[in-house]
Amino acid sequence: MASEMLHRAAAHATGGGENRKLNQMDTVTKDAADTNARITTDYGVKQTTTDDWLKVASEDKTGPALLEDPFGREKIHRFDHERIPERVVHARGAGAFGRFTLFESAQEYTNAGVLTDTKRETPVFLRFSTVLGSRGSADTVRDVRGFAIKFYTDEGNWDLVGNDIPVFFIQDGMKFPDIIHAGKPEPQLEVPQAQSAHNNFWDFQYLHSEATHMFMWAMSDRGIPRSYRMMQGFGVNTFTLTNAKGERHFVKFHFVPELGVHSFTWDEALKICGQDPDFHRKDLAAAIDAGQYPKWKFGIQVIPEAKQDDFEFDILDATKIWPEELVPVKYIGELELNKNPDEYFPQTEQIAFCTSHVVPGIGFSDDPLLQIRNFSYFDTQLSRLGTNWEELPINKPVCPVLNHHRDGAMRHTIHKGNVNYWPNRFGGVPPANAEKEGGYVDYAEKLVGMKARMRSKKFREHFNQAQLFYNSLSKVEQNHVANALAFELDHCDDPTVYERLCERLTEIDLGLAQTVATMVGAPVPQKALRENHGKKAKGLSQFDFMPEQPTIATRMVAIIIADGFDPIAYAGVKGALTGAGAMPFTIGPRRSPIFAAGEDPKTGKGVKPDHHLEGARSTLFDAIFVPGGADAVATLRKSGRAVHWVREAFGHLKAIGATGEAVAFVHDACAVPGMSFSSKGDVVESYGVVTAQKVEPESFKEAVKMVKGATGFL
Ligand code: HDE
Repeated sequence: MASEMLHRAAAHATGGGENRKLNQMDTVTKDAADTNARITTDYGVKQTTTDDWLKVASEDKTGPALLEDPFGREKIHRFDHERIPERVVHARGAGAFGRFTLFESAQEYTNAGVLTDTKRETPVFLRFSTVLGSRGSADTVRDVRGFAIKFYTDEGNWDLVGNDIPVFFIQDGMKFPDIIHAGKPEPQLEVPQAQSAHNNFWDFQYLHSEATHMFMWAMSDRGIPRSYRMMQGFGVNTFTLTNAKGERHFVKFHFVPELGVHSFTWDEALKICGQDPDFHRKDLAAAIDAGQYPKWKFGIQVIPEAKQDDFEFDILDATKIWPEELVPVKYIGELELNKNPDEYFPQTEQIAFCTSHVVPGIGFSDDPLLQIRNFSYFDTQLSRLGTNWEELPINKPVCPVLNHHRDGAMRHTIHKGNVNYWPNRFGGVPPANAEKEGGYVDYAEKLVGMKARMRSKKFREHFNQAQLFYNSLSKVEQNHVANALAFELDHCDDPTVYERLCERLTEIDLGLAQTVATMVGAPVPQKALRENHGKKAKGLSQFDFMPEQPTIATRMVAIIIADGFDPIAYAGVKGALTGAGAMPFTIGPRRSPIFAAGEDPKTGKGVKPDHHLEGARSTLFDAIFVPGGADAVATLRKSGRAVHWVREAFGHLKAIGATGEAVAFVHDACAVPGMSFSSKGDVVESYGVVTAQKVEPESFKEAVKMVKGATGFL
């Protein structure tokens, strides 16, 4: 039926050229609200009702249901089988389509088209995720975030399955089931959900010391990002690039968000888990819908093969970073997300990544984590999706796919002709020539070694970079690490677990160990088991990634009003925020219209708030503005919830603006004994609070720009 398909007249043009992946997806996309279409069964017969099962019944009596009813049986059968196994890790995710472009070719290192052709736009789908929680858990938990990209390149799909943290808990893939079992809910009662704050996780962290560097990252503000749009992405494992001359380089992949790296405070993250468990998912979709496309700079760190042994760490060890002082990051491209999925399940849920899927010019290294990942991802798709999962629309390459694989459950492709093997007498579908036809070339690597279950010597050092990371953080970030560890260990009731872990912390920093031990009631260590080497590196503190041009774009600002508010201040600030790309939301004591000073409720239209004071909380916004108006402010002063909104936002160091009568209200709500607000002319400021008697959108906008996230007191 023609109306079934959404044959969009214009091809998808997303920012630049055509997006071939979206065009391809259109051929299987249907309009779920098409008023010309009619409900059919899956075998195409139009149905007249979907409400009543076929029964033996009359006006007077409802009799038994008949097994005969094909419509009823189909509806219930399809419902019964809606669920597929969720991902064993990274079950909860959100994703979007976009494009990848280069502003500089990496041809010195690789002949991969996606990394050399500066005219190309490669379509991508990026899936973000948490690791430990199940599919229905919350977004803002403390956890590592997945950053998995499928590049639909002209030479086949390239899956870069990364995280927002550059290192991993284990060096050898053989340990993956252990670290995940230890982190997931404990087996007896299946608690806790989506949290590392429990005995088993910290027991493993202590006993498996190679996890130390990564747990420091996870306990830092990186573990509670403000938004998927404000996280870095890392390929984590060491890959290789091979150029046209056949030379090989080792490479690590980096993505840096244009908006800077920002986090929640722990207090915010915890509260949002209850207030809006879908916060990150909605934040991503809202920004894309508003045309505020998230962007990341793409960079590579490259080590020539000849220099692979020049470092004190093994460059194949995924628990180590390559410090930027030793191996600079070269930024050569940009990733942009610009289209939300049309339907979650067939796109975000059915997308399936395989680290083993690379394209010519990109290869693996002998990184023992990557090697096992290459086995695991391919394997797991079988239990999640079945043999022919690569034929699912979201997974299908945009370039031709043809081979002699056949059959298996749910086969879609139909091959004409009588050949399903190579070589065949027709010469049909032969292998490609490497040089002329772009076939994949396996790098010929000379290997000498023993067949043994072991790793090389350098893999045995586990603490240098944990110290390097801690030392490189700002004071505020270090405090947050201590608080995070104190929270997590407070949830461990087995003294063996929290006491030993505090002892481990002395191998990172004695001061940190002492703070945490005091907080969690462990014996306070007096001696470091290892001296802190005191070294620092750049690019580890997230404050190293503040945007050069701070921006207010996509900041969510709550404007709190009540009856009698000052309409000029309200409209002036709202207009200024919208004009600068921020997202203002009006909050009132109720969601029915609120009337401005001088407006007659009988004749005026009022302003309909987006939320009432109980329906949302300050935690969900980056900044707050309260316009003046004597009656409005008198109402807000009497509302404990309104005072809490302002005070809580102040505790999280958010920008708070106020004008007129609201100035004194904000100062009173934020008052902390011993603190005073300094005054610059008409504008009074303290810790991001900007109040002025007259409307001052510019100073408020400046304050909103500077909200860094993760700096609050609470
Ligand atoms: Fe994964 N991982 N992983 N992982 N991982 C999966 O694959 C695995 C590792 C990462 O949005 C699974 O399709 C092993 C490192 C992300 O669909 C599974 C090892 C990094 C995603 C799997 C690792 C990751 C996964 C579960 C150690 C950061 C979500 C479902 C050898 C670079 C991808 C699936 C998505 C998913 C196994 C280690 C990131 C079971 C065995 C290191 C972002 O195959």
